[in-house]
Amino acid sequence: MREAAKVLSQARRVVVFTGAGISAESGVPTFRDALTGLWERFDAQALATPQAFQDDPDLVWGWYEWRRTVIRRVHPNPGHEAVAAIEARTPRSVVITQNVDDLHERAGSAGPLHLHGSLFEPRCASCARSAPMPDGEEPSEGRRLAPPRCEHCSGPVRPGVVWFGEALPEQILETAVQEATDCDVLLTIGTSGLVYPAAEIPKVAAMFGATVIQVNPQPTPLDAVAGINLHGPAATVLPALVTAAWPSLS
Ligand code: BV8
Ligand code: ZN
Repeated sequence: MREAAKVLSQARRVVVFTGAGISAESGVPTFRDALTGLWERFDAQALATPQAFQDDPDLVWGWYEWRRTVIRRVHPNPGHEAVAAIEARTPRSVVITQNVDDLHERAGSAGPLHLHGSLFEPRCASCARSAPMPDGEEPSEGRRLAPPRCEHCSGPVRPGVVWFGEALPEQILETAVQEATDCDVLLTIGTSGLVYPAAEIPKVAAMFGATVIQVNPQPTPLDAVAGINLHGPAATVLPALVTAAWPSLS
């Protein structure tokens, strides 16, 4: 922890790379967690595909509306808040997230790069025009729900996320790789590092000489990339890291 705090307090350019683990302590299930309710017999990776939406749009739309309802009911945790504090205390920093929730923004992070899209940017699956944000609340056990129709072409509306087999938003991915290339410290928090090309980001940073600090209670393939591994939950480890890095400001 002391070494991580020293490196962080001296950093000029910081990248904070996050996955589902940083939202776990807010009550948001990670991708590793078994699904519940209507979706318990499905695998998240199978549901998050164009094929699943093609085959059963009401099931997939219902799932995303249920996840959006969960996110609206929960709050950022001390892990998200510590990330915003790191941004405020470092000359230049950027958050790069695989998460489709808005908890970084609600914790005060300025313009996180969403590599895999957002639950709050629905668009038409046919003409790609953006669609209005639904405001309904889904029952806790979930339900099938027909996707709304596009006002322009009456195509089905889909969630504004990147599904498996789909390309990431080019500009965002390019910026993320550039930031990883130029940073001197990359924090990777709450990710299993199994989904590509996102999992390349910490490796790019290490390749270009940055110190990679991993925060995760479990070992991951990124253990080998990280110069410093802090094994513990984000909402505990990150506030302690901020206090250790900037004792006078805490
Ligand atoms: C593409 C949005 C091609 C949707 C998501 C190379 C090698 C192998 C496979 C591939 C490859 N390249 C591409 C592939 C295929 C695929 C892929 O990577 N498959 C994997 C599974 C093998 N990649 C793709 O399909 C990508 N697209 O390649 O397109 C292409 C190119 C050009 C033109 C056309 C096509 C798209 C991938 C994006 C998919 N969408 N999300 C949605 O959310 O519904 S991915 C989704 O899953 C998340 O965004 C995230 O990225 C991933 C889950 O990973 P994590 O966030 O890390 O979460 P996870 O649950 O796994 O782990 C949680 C971690 O937190 C654990 O380690 C745990 O220990 C830790 N933790 C738990 N509690 C805490 C904690 N840590 C801290 N504190 C705690 N309290
Ligand atoms: Zn349309």
